[in-house]
Amino acid sequence: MYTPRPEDKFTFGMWTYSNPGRDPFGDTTRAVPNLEFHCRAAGKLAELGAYGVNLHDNDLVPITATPAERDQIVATYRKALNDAGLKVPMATTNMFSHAVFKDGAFTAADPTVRAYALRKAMEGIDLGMELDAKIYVFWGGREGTEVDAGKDLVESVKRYRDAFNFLIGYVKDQGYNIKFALEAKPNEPRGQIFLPTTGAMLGFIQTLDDPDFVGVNPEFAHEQMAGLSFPHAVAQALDAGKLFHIDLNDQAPGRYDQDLRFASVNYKDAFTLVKLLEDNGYSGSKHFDAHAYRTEDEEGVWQFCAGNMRNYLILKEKVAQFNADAEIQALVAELQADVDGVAGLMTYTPDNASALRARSFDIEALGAKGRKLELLDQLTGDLLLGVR
Ligand code: GCO
Ligand code: MN
Ligand code: MN
Repeated sequence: MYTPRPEDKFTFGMWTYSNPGRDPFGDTTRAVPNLEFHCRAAGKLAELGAYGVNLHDNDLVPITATPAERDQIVATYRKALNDAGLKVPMATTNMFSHAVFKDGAFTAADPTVRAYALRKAMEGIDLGMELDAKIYVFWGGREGTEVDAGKDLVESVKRYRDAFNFLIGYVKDQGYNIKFALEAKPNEPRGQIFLPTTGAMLGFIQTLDDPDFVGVNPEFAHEQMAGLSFPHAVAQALDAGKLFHIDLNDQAPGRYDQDLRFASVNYKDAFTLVKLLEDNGYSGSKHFDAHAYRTEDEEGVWQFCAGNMRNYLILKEKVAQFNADAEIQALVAELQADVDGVAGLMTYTPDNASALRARSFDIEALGAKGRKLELLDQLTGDLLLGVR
């Protein structure tokens, strides 16, 4: 029942299962990945039930590779993917590791860096297309400042927009069948990051030349880092028709980007999230952007991969149980019951406006009425903890 299958569309970033365990204070605790490892990992992930692998250009092709080396690497990896039956549903550009991006990529103050970033993104998109990716993610890891005096902050947003408009033009001219998904993250690795939340991205997208072409890739940990609710960010993205992709992991609020195994910390939020995705028919990849604790060896990494998928499927089962629980559903229905027959009055018409004016409301009685949310929450908790 908790065995993942390709239809579940679980994916892993190439950088996730291969994370060598480096942190700001400690060196690697696992081997730095090479192509041979990634080819072997494709088989392992398929065996575990994953659907695909997502990658940054430089996860696969070193930034220094010649065109001939690039083609050779891509061909080798493509064969491994085909043998394993894995897809690459999403690709992205690394615009944060190399020193050239230390003051930003699309929003760098230096126009030559911005020009190089666009060129790199075009080549990354070409690579994504070659691997049949359908979604291209942009995480602007270096788009920000430590010194606000070093950039015109309004101009920076314009530059960010110009870059996406350029790349939308490029993709359309090439006739590529790929859409963009923007990923927000607050407060790191720059001192301040532009467009730091999913909500900020959603607002920005509407200012692009072709907003329909662009959605979001919200990440659990990133909203938590800002002290915000991930389910609420995802709900807004769903409402806007913009949930093109999702990065699942976990995170204690107020910490640095921990990228922990999905549903290893915030069980209740993870449940709400799975419920949102399942109830709203989200059909995109469920991408785990997390990495194993740096205490783990390779065996621990595969346990970590399996654990992400297993947790999702356990929570999916809990969602079905919640949706079928008569007592819980009665409480949910009671909370929104239209006992006074007013629901139809809340679409604006002059008549409805008059009807609302004419109506009397017993606000004391409404205010005094208990909502039974304590009971609902306890029953939900009982269900999640396995005693219901
Ligand atoms: C992070 C980000 C990245 C992005 C990745 C793909 O915090 O490191 O989440 O992992 O998701 O660069 O865009
Ligand atoms: Mn992250
Ligand atoms: Mn991410």
